[in-house]
Order: sequence, then C-alpha cells, then structure tokens
Amino acid sequence: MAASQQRLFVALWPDAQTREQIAAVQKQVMTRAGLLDGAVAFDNLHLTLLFLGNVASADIARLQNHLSRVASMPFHLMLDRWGQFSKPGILWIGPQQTPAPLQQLHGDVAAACRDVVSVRESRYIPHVTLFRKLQQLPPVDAFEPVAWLVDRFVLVASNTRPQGAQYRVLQEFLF
Ligand code: 3AM
Repeated sequence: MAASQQRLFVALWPDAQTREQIAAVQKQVMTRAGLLDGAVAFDNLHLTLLFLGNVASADIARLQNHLSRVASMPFHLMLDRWGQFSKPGILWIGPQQTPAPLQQLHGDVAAACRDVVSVRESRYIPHVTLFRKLQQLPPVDAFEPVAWLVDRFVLVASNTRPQGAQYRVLQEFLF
C-alpha cells in the first residue's frame, strides 16, 4: 500500500564531481579533528532550498506540476565559508555571498509550494550540512572552495530511520 504522506524537501543536489569536492572538505575535517561520528553520508550531501515536511501523497503530483513551472538561469555557486548551527551540533559549508539567482530560486520554489502546502517563513541560510549531532564543534581550517554550476533542483523524499536518513530523489527540474 502506498504511504498516505511523504516527508519532502526541495534541494540542490550536487553533481558527481561537486559531491566529491564537498566530501573532500568533510574528510579533511574528519582527519584533522579525529572525528568518528556525525558525518552526513556521501549520497545524502545536498543544499536544501526548502523543507516541506509531510505532504499528502495525493498532493505530490500537483506539487511537482507547480515546481516544474519554476524557471532560472544556470548560475555559479561558490561554497567558500564554514558555518555552524550550534544547537543540534551542525557544521556546514556555504556561500560567503548568496548569489542573487539562488535567493530568487528559493523564493520562487517557496511560492510554487505555497499553492499546495503550507510553507513557514524563515530566513534562508544556504548551506550544505557536513556533520550533525556533534557534541563539540571541531576546529576548522581553510579549505579549497567548491565551485558548483547549478543547473537544476530536485524534489526529495526523506525516510527517517534510526540508522540515519535515507533520501530519494523523486524528480529533477532542469533550468
Ligand atoms: O539541509 P539540512 O541538512 O540543513 O535538517 C534537515 C535537513 O537540513 C531539515 O531539512 C533538511 C532535509 O532533511 N529539516 C528536517 N526537519 C526539519 C524541520 N522540522 C527541517 N528543517 C526545518 N524544519
């Protein structure tokens, strides 16, 4: 039987080369700080555009339809700074300067989703989470900035399991 609802989010999904570069930054911290736990799984690395939470399965086709109308030009995104959310022990990398097309894309995705699901307003801080649930945030060093050519976004289903989240890309939306 199909699930009556799915936990969804909209994200930028790194291409293979960008994913490798992000993972290399993650590895650098693990090696230098001797971290054993908390690393986001390689296949799960992403940049969230909008977290939607539970969406009724009956609404997902309409959501996809609205998202397919979101347009953008491809743009460059430079992941060149560290950041942390200290409450849940999150360490991330993100852009020093949010490119205007990314801010626009976030707004357009939120507007498209708002027609179908309720979307909470909050300040958008673009980031790729590298570690979660760290007891202590490790010291971080300079890293090789990751240059990402963004030409699509994705709708992702998240299955939260005790052994960690499992993400499944439901649809890719090319610009
Ligand atoms: O992109 P990151 O890793 O920062 O933490 C979750 C992850 O964020 C976040 O959505 C992304 C994809 O799972 N998330 C999970 N539950 C959330 C909630 N209730 C949430 N974001 C906001 N509100």
